[in-house]
Amino acid sequence: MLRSLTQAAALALSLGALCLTAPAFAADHVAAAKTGDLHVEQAWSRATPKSAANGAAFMTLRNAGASADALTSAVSTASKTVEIHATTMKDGVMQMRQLNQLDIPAGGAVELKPGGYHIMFIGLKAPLAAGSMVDLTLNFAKAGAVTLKLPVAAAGAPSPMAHEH
Ligand SMILES: [Cu+2]
Repeated sequence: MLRSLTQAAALALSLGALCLTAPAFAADHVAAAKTGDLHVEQAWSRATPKSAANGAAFMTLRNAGASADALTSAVSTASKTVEIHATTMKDGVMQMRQLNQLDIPAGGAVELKPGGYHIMFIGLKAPLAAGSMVDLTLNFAKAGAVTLKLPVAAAGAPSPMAHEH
């Protein structure tokens, strides 16, 4: 009796800890996938104005493996090309620059978010519409390729939970 109570308490504690550390995103606002040791988490994109040539995607890339990996390229049917970008400040002006690859350290994670690293859809074939899905294939140096469909949030959304009302 005492043991089962202890186990129940331990389970409750671990569940509580899970809730505290779980991403604060509803499942239908973000996508997740994995290939090998590489986990793609909280992936989302953002609606674009009709005239926009480019769009962006954001996510967390987590490497559960014991050796470093890198995102080396990406493709999508939604645009002519897909680039890996970093956002930097130069003389007070926000600029984007293309990266040849994005390193993901062993046992570490890299966050792609507005104002930081991001995936850029270059040459959109059609605007990204809020509420739709956009496909994205990520190629990792070691873990290989993974394709996922990203939910498209409202234009200008700072996070996938920002709704358009
Ligand atoms: Cu960019």
